[in-house]
Amino acid sequence: MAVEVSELFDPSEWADAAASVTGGAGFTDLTYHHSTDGRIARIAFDRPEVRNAFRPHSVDELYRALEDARTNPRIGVVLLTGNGPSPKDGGWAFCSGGDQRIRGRDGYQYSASEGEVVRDPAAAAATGRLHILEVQRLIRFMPKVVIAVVPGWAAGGGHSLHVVCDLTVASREHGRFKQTDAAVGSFDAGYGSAYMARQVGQKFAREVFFLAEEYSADRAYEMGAVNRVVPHADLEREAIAMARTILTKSPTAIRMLKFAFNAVDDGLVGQQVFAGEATRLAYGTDEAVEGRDSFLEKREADWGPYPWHY
Ligand code: S0N
Repeated sequence: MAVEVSELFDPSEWADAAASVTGGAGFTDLTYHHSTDGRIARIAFDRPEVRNAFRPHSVDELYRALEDARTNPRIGVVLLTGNGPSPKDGGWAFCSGGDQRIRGRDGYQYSASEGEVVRDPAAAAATGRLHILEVQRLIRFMPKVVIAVVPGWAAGGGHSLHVVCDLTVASREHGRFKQTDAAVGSFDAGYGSAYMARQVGQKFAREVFFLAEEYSADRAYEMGAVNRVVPHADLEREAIAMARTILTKSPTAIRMLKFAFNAVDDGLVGQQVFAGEATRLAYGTDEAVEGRDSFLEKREADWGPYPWHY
């Protein structure tokens, strides 16, 4: 039987959602689905023949799919994964990071097709801007839970994506983790490394980056880099079950908790994001309504009914 999306993909769970993104029907480097009840998004790298390496065009598509999920009020959880297996050798991957075939001296080049470099001026202006980091920030700051669903290799920039996701579930048989950055003269000196150290501790994080060795899913679990390791055939079922459990919780509680977990590592930006949510909640109080109404009605505000709580 031909694999239409991925061997682990259960078509009874999902509806194609690419058309909900402007121009998304033409996605070439990833697939985008919503669960049939519209509550979960599934975004999957779809270049299994290169271990789901991403090129700038892939990153553009990823950003647009994530933005669609972020702004859809029905969606509460996003699964980020990689389709597979590779038609070439049967290998599995979550993502192997930047496509090394199109890496130039000034960054990754836009390519019209596999391995072919585009040299038009607009594409040249967009190169070298390391926009996978914009994707990382979108995952980090979206008030929804993003789960890395790792069916195979998470390497290089793909490893960093799993680090920045809120949770990770991995295939016991095929899940593999390797931070190749230093081996290929690349380095994610932001969330990929420093935030990883917050997750697993400095010694483990330095080992992962400095030795660039391979770690099994079980070893990554022992280190605290992975939440759950499950049989390969159950991977997406488990991810959906985790998402369904999260969806039974209060959306406001989840968003405030995510931003609280982030804030301690995100400095003033973390405080700003958390404060924005606090302001949003405060706007819902009678006290804030009184502040607005007193201005509009050109009178002194009456704060009398609102005690100085202790
Ligand atoms: C993942 C690894 C460990 C898997 O090893 P395995 O199973 O032995 O498979 P291979 O035989 O090596 O691979 C199978 C086929 O896939 C090709 N391939 C694999 N990974 C890539 C890749 N990243 N780029 C291009 N091709 C890849 C192989 O060449 C092979 O092809 P064939 O069959 O034709 O020989 C192993 O494959 C591995 O180590 N891969 C490289 C991992 C890596 O170093 N990644 C880059 C790290 N740096 C980044 O990710 C930075 C990214 C980045 O900055 C960026 C990039 C694009 C756009 C924007 C940005 C940005 O930051 O903003």
